[in-house]
Amino acid sequence: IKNRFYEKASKCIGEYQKLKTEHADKVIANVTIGQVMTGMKGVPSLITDTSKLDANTGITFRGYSIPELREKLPRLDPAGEPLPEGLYYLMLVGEIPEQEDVFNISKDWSTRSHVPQHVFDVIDAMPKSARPMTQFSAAIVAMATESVFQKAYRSGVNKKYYWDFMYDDVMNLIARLPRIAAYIYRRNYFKDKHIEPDPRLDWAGNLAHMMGHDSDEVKRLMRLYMVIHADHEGGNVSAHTTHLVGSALSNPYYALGAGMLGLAGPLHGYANQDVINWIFELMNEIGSDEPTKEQLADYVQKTLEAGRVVPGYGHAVLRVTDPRFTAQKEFADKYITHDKLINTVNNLYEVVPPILGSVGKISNPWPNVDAYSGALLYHYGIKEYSFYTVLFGVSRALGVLASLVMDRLYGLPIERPSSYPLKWYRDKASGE
Ligand code: NMX
Ligand code: MLT
Repeated sequence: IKNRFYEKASKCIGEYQKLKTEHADKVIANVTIGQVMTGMKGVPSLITDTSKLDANTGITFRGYSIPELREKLPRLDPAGEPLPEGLYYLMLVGEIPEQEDVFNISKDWSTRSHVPQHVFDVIDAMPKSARPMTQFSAAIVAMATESVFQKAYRSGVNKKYYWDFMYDDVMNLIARLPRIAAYIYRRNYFKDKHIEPDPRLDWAGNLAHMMGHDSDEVKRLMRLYMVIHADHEGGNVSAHTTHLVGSALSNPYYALGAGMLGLAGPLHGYANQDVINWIFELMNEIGSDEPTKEQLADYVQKTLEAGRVVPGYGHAVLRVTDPRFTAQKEFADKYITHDKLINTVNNLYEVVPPILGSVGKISNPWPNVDAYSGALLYHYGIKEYSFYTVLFGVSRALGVLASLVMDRLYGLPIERPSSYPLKWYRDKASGE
């Protein structure tokens, strides 16, 4: 896969150089004050090949939508879900892999998956009250001792070979994340009773196994989960942070650690915990685990009146129901007959959008990926929802780290946009 990646991606180096030199003056967009004041929405300023987000149709990975991936990517069992190994190959190489390519990645990750003892020691040094994402990002940063990219840089390697060392770091890092995540899970919720990896299992199946959830059903869900959360183009907080920190030639352990700290925020990946927390809060307050639609509507109004956001709804780019929400709903419709939490999530899907839509200022009243994921995990017995963002993080690493390898292959520079005092914008607004 390394050779195939280089063969395909190296063709783009010339394209990048050409754009940088011959087309440098071409204007591609105007930036408005509104865009600056609302978080740079819609300003084209990043290069990301792995995936692209469309406001009205959702995410595509190298041109393939989620339903297409679920049909075309290799899987272990014809009735199952695609393997995230195949999505990683697709993001990196740009082609749908053969079954054999996917098994090779599984094997490769399995041989690279040893986590050094000091990483577990760093986790164990923290109180169990430390949030799982605190433990996860600290463990990732602690593993920077293993960075071959950093060693190569310090030994003065020519910059045209950076990508090669980055590739190996990234493969090692991805291979080790399930073990770290499962270690935190077992430490926090199962009294440190850890479970060894099973080298015969695939990457996502092994994660479920090491967490102690060994049924075929949980492994199937884990594969779907790891595929749909893997990437959301380059501008979301976790992807952008990873890219930005990497642009200083920080090693990928630092870059991903920083990205994960962004994912931990409530407007980003923490929303997957917040959704479940908010639903239990509402069930508690209403006094029923089967609230009616009227009761749900009242609670949504109350949440808004309290100046809080309704978690799992809205998006910075999407203007429709997130296809990742739909994929999970289809999974639940297919495999789950009756579940009170899932029924409530489905009822919220009917109740919330018209209310948010009537507020006026909310750009997107529709559900995002986080509105469904927690209820599915909970249904299959992964009930420790303060852990959910770690699962999002394990998956997100696939996309942002594949991009980091490409960043170094293309030779992208340090990222350094300009900032101005508020007064500068005020003067611009009044035409001075
Ligand atoms: N509930 C209440 N208010 C909302 C919501 C919501 N779900 N979504 C947006 N708004 C508000 C937002 O807070 C802002 O208010 P103000 O002007 O007073 O600051 C206003 O509507 C305009 O925001 P938008 O332009 O619609 O959204 P923006 O691009 O700024 O933010 C999110 C996008 C996703 C951060 C926002 O919709 C949100 O906070 N949603 C709830 C949290 C969530 O589900 N996050 C997960 C996103 C997916 N992920 O995994 O990362
Ligand atoms: C993501 O998956 O990163 C979220 O949907 C947030 C985003 O795309 O901005």
